[in-house]
Amino acid sequence: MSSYFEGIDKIKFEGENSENPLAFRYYDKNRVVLGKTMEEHLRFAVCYWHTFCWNGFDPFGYDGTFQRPWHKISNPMEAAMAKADVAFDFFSKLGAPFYCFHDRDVAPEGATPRESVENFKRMVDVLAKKQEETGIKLLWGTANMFSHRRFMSGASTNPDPEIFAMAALQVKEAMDATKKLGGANYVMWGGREGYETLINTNMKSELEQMGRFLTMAVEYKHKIGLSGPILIEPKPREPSKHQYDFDTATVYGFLKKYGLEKDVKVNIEANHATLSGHTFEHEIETAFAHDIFGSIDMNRGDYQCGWDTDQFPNNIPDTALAMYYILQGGGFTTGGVNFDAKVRRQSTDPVDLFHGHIGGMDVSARALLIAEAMIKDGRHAKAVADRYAGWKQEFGQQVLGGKLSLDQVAQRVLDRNTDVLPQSGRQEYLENLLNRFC
Ligand code: XLS
Ligand code: CA
Ligand code: CA
Repeated sequence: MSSYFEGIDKIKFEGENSENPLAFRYYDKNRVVLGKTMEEHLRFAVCYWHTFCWNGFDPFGYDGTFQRPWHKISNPMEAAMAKADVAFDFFSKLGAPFYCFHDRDVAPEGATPRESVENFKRMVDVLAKKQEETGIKLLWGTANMFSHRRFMSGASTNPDPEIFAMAALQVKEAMDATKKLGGANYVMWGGREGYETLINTNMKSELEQMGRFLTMAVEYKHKIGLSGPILIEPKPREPSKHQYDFDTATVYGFLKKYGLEKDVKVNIEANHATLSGHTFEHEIETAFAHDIFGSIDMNRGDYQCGWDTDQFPNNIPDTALAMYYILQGGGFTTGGVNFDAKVRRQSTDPVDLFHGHIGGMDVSARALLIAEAMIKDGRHAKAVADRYAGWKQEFGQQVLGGKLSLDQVAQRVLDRNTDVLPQSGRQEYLENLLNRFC
């Protein structure tokens, strides 16, 4: 076992009055909320990349600020092993039941494609053993098709089909690994599936390429019997200026076009919602409305700077609303709450990784309790149901059921020949109600 977190014991639940910064104050994994334990509801996952791979680099520094011991090991496979030791020690001490990774997070790229595949397979065996020893499970696997320079103009949307093929190799191998490790989902985030400028871009070709790629991935998923869904993670920009998977509604249209809406769902990230000009709950509700809700990355952005800052969640009312809509939609099935979050580059101590995750887990647990209270109270749901009550009655049902034509509906207005008064939307009352639970 690694000694990186020496002196830090397993994190325990100590309750609201605890002053211990290395204890949970709200996340009591065995507490039952609406018939399921908190652990079953929230399905927390730690991400490998920000937590163990990122070295604290930014474009203005000479080097990363973290100087983690495994970043200093020159043999890349030895470094990968040391990183895996630390990662599983962290997962176990934190008590998060799941983790997520990209292929290149856990194993280094080799000198040739074959060497890369071998490195990855060796590390997947290591992960399998560690999962067995610790009981930690894989929430989702994914392939990094955005960091290597070959992907500078996209992966599946690249102008060069040989680069499309390189991406296909990575996705195939990462799907095989996800299956082997019992992963509950497989994620695809198209960071460079977009473009910088239309002046050098054939958009129609790129969209067709992306549709074909996803169709091939779905076929392969069935071929190998990967049971969980493929999840697309929408994001409007960064690194590409225009990203094709802009938001959940755009992804849904794309899935419909290629007939993939039954096999593919979405992984929604809080900050990607912000970047696309939506609220997190808007994205969640859009996914439920189209029956493509999969999983979430519960990390926020920064409202002032507008970048993808990937910070741990700390806003209680915002997180509570997100959790409320998730519960209203039926909660997670294969998905869970992943923290695609990184500590700030000035948070250089090993213990800072615990503070970030404990805070994120406690805010999410508190949000779950607020959502439970709102659901038990029922006033919010009733107010919304009352607002739409007409659609449940005879006339509304006839319209929705396709029983009436436009001219028949128009005739009804003339027959009644009376004006209809608007009803208040009661926004302030509902906002006040929410705050009473927070
Ligand atoms: C980047 C994305 C990425 C995905 C996985 O902005 O959030 O981390 O979650 O590739
Ligand atoms: Ca992000
Ligand atoms: Ca993410």
